[in-house]
Amino acid sequence: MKTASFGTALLLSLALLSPTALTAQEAETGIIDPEQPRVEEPVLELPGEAPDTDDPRVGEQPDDPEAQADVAEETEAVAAPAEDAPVSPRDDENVQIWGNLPPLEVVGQPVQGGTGYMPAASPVAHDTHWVSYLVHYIMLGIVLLVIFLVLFCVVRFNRRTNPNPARFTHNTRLEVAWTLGPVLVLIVIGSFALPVLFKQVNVPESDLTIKVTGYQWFWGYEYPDYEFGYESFLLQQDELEAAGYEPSHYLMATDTAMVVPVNKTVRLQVTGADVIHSWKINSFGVHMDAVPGRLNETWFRAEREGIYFGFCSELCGLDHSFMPITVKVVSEEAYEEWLDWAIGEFGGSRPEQKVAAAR
Ligand SMILES: [Cu+2]
Repeated sequence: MKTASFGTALLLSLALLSPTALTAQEAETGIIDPEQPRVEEPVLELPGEAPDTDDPRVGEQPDDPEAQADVAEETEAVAAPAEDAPVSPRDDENVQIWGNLPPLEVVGQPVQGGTGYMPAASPVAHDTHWVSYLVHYIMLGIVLLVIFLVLFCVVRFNRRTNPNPARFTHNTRLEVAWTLGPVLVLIVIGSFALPVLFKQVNVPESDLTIKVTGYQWFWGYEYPDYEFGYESFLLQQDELEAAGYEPSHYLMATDTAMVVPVNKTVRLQVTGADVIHSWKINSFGVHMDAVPGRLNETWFRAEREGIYFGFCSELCGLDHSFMPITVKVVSEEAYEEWLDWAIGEFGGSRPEQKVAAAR
């Protein structure tokens, strides 16, 4: 019991402390790696400088109308953005996108006020969406049936139209019907949903393998065929533009990304290094738990080039919300170029090279 109350106290103190205040504490206790990047409170930046209250000139208005006009002009110059600022960060030639990757359209991302799913971009995602819509239509039918039955009873069996209610309590045929009906509905749903569930975990012949490791609080990607790996951290607000992202991609974009070729089957091996995380990309229909000491397998075949965002989907601790996932699906040529770059950058090798060296 002692451990349980200690754990509760620890959780409570974690919840009460702000992320920045925790850094000192965690360095002291050694529970959490102090080298991990801390999430900073977003700082609102106002255009121009905030008035300094100690400055005696604050609040002082020049009497001269010309001087007043000058002040107004100055304020405007500060507030108005520079005219030649690029519309999108990606139009700016100075933006260095990680890994010499081509600029990509963002395909899989949540949208403000959106309903439904992020666009499906893999066979499994198409299937899961289909099953989901099937279940929704079945649900709609059941809801309409129940509404009809309630209204029918209200109209047909109210006190005025039916002053002497029947006294029977059982109806065998009706009871069989309301047992068999739902069973049939479940069989229909199961016969469509189970094959999709199996499809998610039965990996077809794959073109490449990527091992994903969840850490508190970032992701690691390894390309075992090429013997390299790297880590992927959340981009802070002031780092987004330089990495080719929009400000709205904050909390979704990461400094590096998983890079895969389009229309190739990727075998994903997912594990956790410390606690249970979950690697999820909605557009691929992939949602796989990253469990320490266990290697879970799943797969996807991305059908469309672009950037896909996802999130850790298993509550994994303090910075659970700050370990998003970015996947870049690129053309095969761009993938090969990126592989060359990554092999150089992270010290890997191509299997062909190793075979040649062994001869
Ligand atoms: Cu996590």
